[in-house]
Parts: sequence; structure tokens; C-alpha cells
Amino acid sequence: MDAAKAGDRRALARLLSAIENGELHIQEPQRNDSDWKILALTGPPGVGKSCLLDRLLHEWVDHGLRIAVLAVDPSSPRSGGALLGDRVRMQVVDDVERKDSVYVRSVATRKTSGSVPLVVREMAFCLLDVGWDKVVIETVGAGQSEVRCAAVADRIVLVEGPARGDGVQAEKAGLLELADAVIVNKSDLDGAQRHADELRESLHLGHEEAPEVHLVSALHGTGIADVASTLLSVEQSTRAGRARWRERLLSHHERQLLQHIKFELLLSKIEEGLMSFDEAYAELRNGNE
Ligand SMILES: Nc1nc2c(ncn2[C@@H]2O[C@H](COP(=O)(O)OP(=O)(O)O)[C@@H](O)[C@H]2O)c(=O)[nH]1
Ligand SMILES: [Mg+2]
Repeated sequence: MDAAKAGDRRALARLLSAIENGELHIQEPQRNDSDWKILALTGPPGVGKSCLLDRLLHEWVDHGLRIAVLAVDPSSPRSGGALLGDRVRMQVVDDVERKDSVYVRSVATRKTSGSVPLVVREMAFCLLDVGWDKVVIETVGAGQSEVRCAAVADRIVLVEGPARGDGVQAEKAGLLELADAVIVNKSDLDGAQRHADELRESLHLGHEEAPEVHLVSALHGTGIADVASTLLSVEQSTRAGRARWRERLLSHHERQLLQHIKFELLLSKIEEGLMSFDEAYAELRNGNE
């Protein structure tokens, strides 16, 4: 821990791997400010989250911040294409003037036996603990587990692309309800403005207060400086708060069940038809004896 605090990146990588493997647990650090420390950037694959994040990192580093990134991508093994792609898109890590202020780490979700969101949460705590100012979690907003990875964060930013003619998918995924801000990327393409309008409409349905929808182009850099400074002070949306606590509570519940010493045994019994779900669940709820 001390070496990592002193800036030894190898020592930090080892700490993070230990958390990933469930060998090390980190408590939530004490906070005495209301600024966000952990931000999630979430949205469908291919909308430009990595490109956008690279732009934002340039801006934030120039604000004097030191930022760590956790890239969670369930669809790819550690050495696989998407993460390599993320790495390529993260040009800031090769920028001589800025690279010392940035740390990018991918999270191998296939390796973890426990609950991915809780592993991501502890990794973020660890990064804050060793002295990074802020942590950004990039996660694909696809499945339940990814939504819960986003819910780990203090603020959630939903990234979307131009309209694809299938309505507001984020609403169905429950992501819109969690968002503190929405960014529609690829404003250089047709349909981006239309999608921003659709999102605003969905956000305002039945709600007086709604998170802002920003239009940017990560490719051309349009609107980036504004969004970068807005995001630094983005407030938690009142309606997102409760949804987020719900996801966090469910993550904890999941971990309780996964950590039970009889979990695998009970699973086998269900598989073999020797036990019903209700019976197994009743045993799991009893806790470890
Ligand atoms: N036209 C356009 N393409 C973009 C923009 N931002 C990203 N892209 C492209 O979208 C693709 C996916 O980007 P990436 O950042 O990997 O998306 P992610 O999967 O959400 O992380 C890449 O080919 C990018 O070059 C943009 O603002 N405009
Ligand atoms: Mg990406």
C-alpha cells in the first residue's frame, strides 16, 4: 500500500489484482467534501465512451486533477479486442505531459468469482486511498451487472449516440433513471440532435427536474470543454439517488449469497433436482454458520 501511495504503479497494479481475486478488501474511505470522487460513464457499446473519456481526461488533467480509470468490459477477456481498442482510444496515456496524471486499468470481469460491482467498488476505493483525485468507471450499460457497476459511482453519466430508430433503449435498461447527466455523442452525425430531443422528452415525462442533456462530438472535440467543466460540478439528481441505493443494496445482497460457504453445494443440489429454489434460498439467508 505504501509503495502504491508513493506512486509505484506496479505496486498499485498488484493491489488491484488482489482485490480482483478477492484476496484483499478495502473499506470505503472517509470523505469530508461533497464533490464526487467516483464517476461512471455508461452507455451502449460503440457510442464513443472511450473517445469521449479520452477528451475529458485531457481537460481534467489540465484542470490539475489526477484521474484513474477503471474500464469494465464484460464482453472481452483481458487481452481481447475491445480493451485493446479502449487502450488505443485513450491517447492521453501516451501524452508525455499528461500521462503521469492518468492511470487506466481494465477490470477482468470474467476472472472475478464474486460480485463484479463490489469488486469495482473496492478497486475505486483503493485508487482513492492511494491518492488519485477521482476515479472514472467506464462500463457498458448493457446488463444488470453493468448497471450495478455504474451504481457504485457518486455520479452517473449516460452516454448515447445518434437515434437508431428504436426509441430510448436506456429507459428500458433502467439507465435513464440512474443518470445525473446525459451526453449525446457524435453530434457530427445525423440523428444526434433528434436523439437528444427524444431523451429530453423521456426525462421530463412525469418529472419536473431532469438531468441535462448535452450534445458533443468526441471525434471533433465539439462541446467537450463545456461538458468537462459542467461534469466536474454535476449534482446528484434527486430521482437517481434512490434508484442508485436500490442497486447498491441489491449488490450487497448478491455478495452475501455468493460468499455463502454452501453456495456451490446448494447450486448442485438444485441442479440435481434435490432441492427447490426456495429451500436453497432459505439456507443461504441463514448465513454462514
Ligand atoms: N462520427 C463520430 N464517431 C465517433 C465519435 N466518437 C467516437 N466515434 C467512433 O465511434 C467508435 C466507437 O468509439 P469508442 O470510444 O470505442 O466507443 P465505446 O464502445 O462507447 O467506448 C470509434 O470508431 C470511434 O472513432 C464522434 O463524436 N463522432
Ligand atoms: Mg470503450
